[in-house]
Amino acid sequence: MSVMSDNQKKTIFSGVQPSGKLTLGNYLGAIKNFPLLQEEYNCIYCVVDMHAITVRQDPAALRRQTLEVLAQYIACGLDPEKSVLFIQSHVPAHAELGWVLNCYTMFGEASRMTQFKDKSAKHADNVNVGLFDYPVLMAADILLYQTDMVPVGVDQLQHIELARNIAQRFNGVYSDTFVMPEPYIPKTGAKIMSLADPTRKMSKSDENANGFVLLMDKPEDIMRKFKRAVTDSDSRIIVSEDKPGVSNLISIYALATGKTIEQVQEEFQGKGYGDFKPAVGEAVVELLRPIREKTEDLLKNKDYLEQVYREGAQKAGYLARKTLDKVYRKVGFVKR
Ligand code: ATP
Ligand code: LTN
Repeated sequence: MSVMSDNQKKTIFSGVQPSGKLTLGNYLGAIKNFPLLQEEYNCIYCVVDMHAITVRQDPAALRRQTLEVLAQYIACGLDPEKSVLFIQSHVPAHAELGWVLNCYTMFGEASRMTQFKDKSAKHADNVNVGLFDYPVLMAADILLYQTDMVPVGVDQLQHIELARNIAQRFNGVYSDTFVMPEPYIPKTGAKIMSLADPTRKMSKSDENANGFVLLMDKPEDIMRKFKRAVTDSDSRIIVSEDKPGVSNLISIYALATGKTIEQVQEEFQGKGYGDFKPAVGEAVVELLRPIREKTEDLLKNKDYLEQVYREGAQKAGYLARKTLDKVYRKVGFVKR
C-alpha cells in the first residue's frame, strides 16, 4: 500500500463529523477537494465520530450517519485503493494522543476557539468538557499522521492554527516530533452561506431546513430551496459585499459549473433572479445527482463498506502507532 511504502509523498488528512446529513457547504468547502490530490499525496480521510458526540447524538442515527459519510466519501471520488478511509473511534491512538496533547494545550488558548463559543451558546444545556476539548482531539487527528496539508472550510482555520501551536510547543520541548500542518482552503467555496440567511454559514444543524441543501436531497427539493433563496434588494447578478445572497449563489453556480465568477456575471448580465435562481438549482441538481445515486448504491452494500473501513483502520492504526510510540518515548513513558 502506497501510504506505507512511499515516504517521498506528502500527507493530506481531513475529517468530517457524522453529526447529520452532509450539506452542499461540506461538499464545496471541503470534500470536493479531497479526491483532487489522491495521486500526488498520501491521503487519509476520517469520519470523526468521536468529535460528533460532543453534541448529543441518537446512537442509531450516529451509526447510520457514520456509514453514510463513508459512502459519500467514496461517491465523491475517493478511491479506497488510493486513499485511507476509516472511522476515528476504530483507531485508539487518536484518543491516546489527544490526552497527551491536552497537557501541552493552555486553557486560555482553548478558551479562545470561536466554534466552542458558538456551540456552547447553541447547546447551552450541554456545555460538556468534550466540546471544550474538541480542537485538541482534532490536533491529535492531524499530528498523528505527520500531516502536511489539511483541506477544510475556512471555519476550521482557527483549529488548524491551534494544532500548529501545540505542535510547535511540543517540538520545542522535545525536539522535532510533529510535521507542521498547513491549511488548504479553497479560494471560492470556503464558506458557503445559508440560503435562508446569507449572513450565516450553511450548516447541517440549522433549524431552518430551507437554509441548507443536502447531498441526498431530491431534485425537486433542491429546486424549491434555490427558488426561495433569500437574495438582495436590487436584481443585478454581481458579486458584492452588500449583496451576500446573490454573491453566495454566484459562488455556488461557478463551482457547480466549473465557470469563473466573471463568466457567471457575464452570462447573467441584464437578466434577473427569475432566470438566475432556477439555473443555480439545475446546476446543483446535476452536480449532486451522480453523488446521490452512487451513495444510494454503496449503502446497499454494507459488506463492502465494512471491508473499506476495516482495512482503512488497519492502515491508519499502523501509521498512527508510529507517531504515538515516538511521543510516549519522548515524554518519558516506560516502554511496554
Ligand atoms: P455542524 O453544522 O454540525 O457544526 P459542520 O458541517 O460545520 O457541522 P463538519 O461536518 O465537521 O462541520 O465539516 C466538515 C467540513 O466541511 C469542514 O472542513 C468544514 O470546514 C467544511 N464546511 C462546513 N460547512 C461549510 C460551509 N458552509 N462552507 C464551506 N465549508 C464548510
Ligand atoms: N473540526 C472539523 C472536523 C475535524 C477535522 C479533523 C477536520 C475533526 N478532526 C482533522 C480536519 C482535520 C469540523 O468540524 N469541520
